[in-house]
Amino acid sequence: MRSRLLRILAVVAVLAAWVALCASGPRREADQGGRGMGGGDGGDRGRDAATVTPAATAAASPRVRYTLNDGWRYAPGPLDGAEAPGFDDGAWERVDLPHTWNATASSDEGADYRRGIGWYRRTLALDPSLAGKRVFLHFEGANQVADVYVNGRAAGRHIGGYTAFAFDITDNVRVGAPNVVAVRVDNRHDDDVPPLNADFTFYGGIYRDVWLVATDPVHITLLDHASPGVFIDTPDLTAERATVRVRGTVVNATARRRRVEVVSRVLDLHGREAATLRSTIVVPAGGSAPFRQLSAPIARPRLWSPAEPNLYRVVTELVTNDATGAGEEGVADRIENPLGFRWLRVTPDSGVFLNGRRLPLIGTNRHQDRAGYGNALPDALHRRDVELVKATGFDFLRLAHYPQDPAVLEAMDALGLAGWEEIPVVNLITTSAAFAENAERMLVEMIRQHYNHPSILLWGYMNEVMLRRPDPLPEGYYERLMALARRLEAVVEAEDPGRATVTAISYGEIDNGTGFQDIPDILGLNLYFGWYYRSLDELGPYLDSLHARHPGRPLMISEYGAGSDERIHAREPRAFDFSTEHQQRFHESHLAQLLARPYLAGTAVWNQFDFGSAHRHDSKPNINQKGLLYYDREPKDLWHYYRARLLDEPVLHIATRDWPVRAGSRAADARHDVVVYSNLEAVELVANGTSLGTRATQNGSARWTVTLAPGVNRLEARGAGDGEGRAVRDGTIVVYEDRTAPFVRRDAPVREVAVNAGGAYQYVDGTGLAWEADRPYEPGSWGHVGGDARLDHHRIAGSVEDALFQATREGARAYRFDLPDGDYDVRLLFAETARRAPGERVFTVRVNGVVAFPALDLAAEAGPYTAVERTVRARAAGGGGVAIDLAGVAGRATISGIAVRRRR
Ligand code: GCB
Ligand code: CA
Repeated sequence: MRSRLLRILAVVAVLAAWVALCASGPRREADQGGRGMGGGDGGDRGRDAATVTPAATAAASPRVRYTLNDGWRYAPGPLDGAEAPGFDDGAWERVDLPHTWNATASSDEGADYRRGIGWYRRTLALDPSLAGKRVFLHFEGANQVADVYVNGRAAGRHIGGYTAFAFDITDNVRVGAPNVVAVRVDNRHDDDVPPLNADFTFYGGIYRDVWLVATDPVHITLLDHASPGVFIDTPDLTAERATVRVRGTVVNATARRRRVEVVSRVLDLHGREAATLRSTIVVPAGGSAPFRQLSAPIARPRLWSPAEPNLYRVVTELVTNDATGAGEEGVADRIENPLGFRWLRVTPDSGVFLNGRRLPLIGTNRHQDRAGYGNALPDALHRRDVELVKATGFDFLRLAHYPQDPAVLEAMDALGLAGWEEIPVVNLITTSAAFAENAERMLVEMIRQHYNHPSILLWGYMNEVMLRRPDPLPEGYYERLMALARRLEAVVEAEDPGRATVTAISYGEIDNGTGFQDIPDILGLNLYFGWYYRSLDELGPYLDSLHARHPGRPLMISEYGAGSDERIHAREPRAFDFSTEHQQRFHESHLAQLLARPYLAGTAVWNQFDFGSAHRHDSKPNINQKGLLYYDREPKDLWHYYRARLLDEPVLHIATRDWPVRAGSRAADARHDVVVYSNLEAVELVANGTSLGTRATQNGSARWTVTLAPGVNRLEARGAGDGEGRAVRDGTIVVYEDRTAPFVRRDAPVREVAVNAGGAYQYVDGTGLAWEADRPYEPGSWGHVGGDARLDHHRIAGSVEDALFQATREGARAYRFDLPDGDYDVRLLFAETARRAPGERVFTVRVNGVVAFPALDLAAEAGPYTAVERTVRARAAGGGGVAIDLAGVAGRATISGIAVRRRR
């Protein structure tokens, strides 16, 4: 493709040639986009009707197309004979699509989520008006192998969970009588079907829309990899003029050969005809024929870009002199596809150019699942996600790690997001021929289904495939892997030379000497400096040295990110504590370093949203927490940092929403750093009516140290400096529980002191109680005596407060609380997080000298990684406070949390 040529030119630094080439006329590296999958006439018909010329909308398409999402029955399988029309499904669950049987995988089941067979059944009544039509079922996606039966007969099988498929069911159905559609879906692991292994949940089910489509016997094909059947591109495109090429296939299911006129109308933003393409083909009886049309030049096309997503449409009609269907004016079929005029160029030293102008691909990644829904999102929620990406200020979206819903692609075209879409070849391959064939077919399906979407600029086909080494290593594994990469690269080149290719690799794969890194047009780097390895500041220098070593390699950062949890807050944040503060620090550092490096083609946050990963154990089990927004799409404070860096509209956000309830038991604990994210020049912070001064913003942020008052604190940020920003304000409250009083007064209104034993972070539990970060004992306060902190991210059974139990203190002799005389409830939290077997860790717990538990053996009593919570009563007398003494009988004692509450 052209970008390769340009890259070579750049590598040899033939600068003059480069300039001459650019001057000789704009490049055209791209092809154009469309509504892709489903390709239909359908939903958009009639939109903007007032501005559309009569020619374009004179009649509805003779094609009938509607969703079949309602009225299904579902049962987990395997169920022999469930495809038979007479099978009794009366006891099955009633469901509507989209549906997954793993909707709660990321909250309940975890790694044991069901991977198996599920059956769906539905009655299909076809209106008598459909007599004589061809009838199809179009599935937008079912994970991961689907067998479709109609009236007991097999209609077809589709392999792969993330691309659409369609079957012609005409010969299986009866019009005017009820038909039975039965679908067997299987999401079991299959060595021959990507993905084999990945950091996301493989939810099973028919989790996207299903459509019924009925056409005239003469129609544009629906069976070319479930694509629209029409492919639109712009072979000759400059800012001055554009030609449009329309290619496709016409099917003739009649017994006579047919002469068909294909008419494609290019409609501009106002629905006016910008060009009309006509050609006539003869389609043999019971066969098909291709067509290929080229328009006359269109003067000064309105170009598509993220900033100005100008969308044209192409309406393609088949005109026959004797259409058998609707009989209207001889129009046998009509479909509409979008078209965007844009061209792409990739350089190794200045990144990507769109329409001749540099376009840094600043953006993010998206997984398709969401809390409570799994992967089965209705279109409205897919669109909402794309809106949230755009509202961050991003121009770029990587659809990781698989093709996504047509609603996503349509929204990207319309809202203006440049895209990277990829097939799910992640982590590992199988060296079988079947694996390679499945991967190749998925790639062809993705490209053809989404070919017409102008938003997509890059096709990806592998992610981190060399990070893990299969064990045992199959013979010739790396040779096969390289061969597969070359094969998939060649598939893209053949299918769609106008776009660029990309693969994503991890830090460990960068210098492995295989040459893999030079196969795609762009090399995507998934980098986690300051998270999985190295430090935040090393990122930029590392990239500079990599770029210097490989000056001819276009690079982009396909992932960078860190996890957080709204319940975890650290005054000294560090990697892997999952504090919101560390995640903020991570992104503030990374984005600033990345934006300062214009040779990068782009950057993409990992991830826009927290997402389900059933095998993951972090501070929240089964969830990857690296989102800028939570799994339910509630924004994290961090989201506003990106808005402040990237948007032009005024942004002002006090970043305390993730930590609205705080507590401390020493005077110094009341002092908190407050960050305001803003793109205004300067910001003033007012706390409880007192100005803390005006600060210039830097890197989208301004910082103050605020001494919080007991109770409700009102924080207000105001735009300062010149200009319109002055009027912009943000206000919020932080509630601070001052726990100094309970140590000196028996009647203090605050009665409870809670400690996250072994934890370096404050943890706010589901009841709103803040468990303070652990610290050594000081007289007059509380703290531990001896021991070591330990943090183990593992799912904790028996509690939703995993992160409270994950942090433990081992080998402490005691915890002391110098509280006034009185009666107290002492809640003690424990978990065996170091895999000690029964008998290996046994310890005694005494509270104020009284033996509470003589020989506590957590592994024996509860099992590993299981919450144990016990409350005991304690009487403090003679000024001795509350003392919890721990003593190992075998091994060292361990404790996760202590809450001491005054009874009266
Ligand atoms: C990666 C993977 C992605 C993971 C991510 C992580 O490099 O490409 O699938 O989710 O790291 O969070 O570890
Ligand atoms: Ca959909």
